[in-house]
Amino acid sequence: MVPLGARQDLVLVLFATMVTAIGAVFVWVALTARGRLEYQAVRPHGYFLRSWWFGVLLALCAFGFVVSLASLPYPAEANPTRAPALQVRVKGVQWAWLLSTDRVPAGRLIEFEVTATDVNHGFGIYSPHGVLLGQVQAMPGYVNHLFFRFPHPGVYLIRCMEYCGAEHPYMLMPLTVYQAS
Ligand SMILES: [Cu+2]
Repeated sequence: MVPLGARQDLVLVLFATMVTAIGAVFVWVALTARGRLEYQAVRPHGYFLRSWWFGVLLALCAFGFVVSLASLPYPAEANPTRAPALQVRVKGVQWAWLLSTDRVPAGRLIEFEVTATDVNHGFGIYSPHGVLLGQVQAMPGYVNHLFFRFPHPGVYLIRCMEYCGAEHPYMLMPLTVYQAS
């Protein structure tokens, strides 16, 4: 698992590289453009380039769609046909999480029944490495259902994902996932 900080550094380097490359193209065009051409003279070529680019982009999008469709971050268990192994009642309050249990088995389907008592909160499940694995809104007067299967035993972290007042950043709770026998 790549640490979160290293991944953000990588994104920064990629972003800076892309910005530099785009800037270089603009400078190159500005320095090499000489003379003037009338619109009618460049029109056919421009239209040709445009439809060619459209075709390329369409093909790229179709390729990306087909390749990534199977790995959407919504598992098929979002609407399970099987009954969950365990139901956990979750209540968000300013500023804590109240769970009917703080220990759940790994590898089993868990149903979180999530609500709130005061204001809207965001129920987010983070892996022991700090990666967001699943989340659902916690709303007063309404129960949201989050079906989730913890991949490995360990200490996961529940965080609030919606700003809910002064102590929002400290609204977190460890959740122990144990090896089911
Ligand atoms: Cu909150």
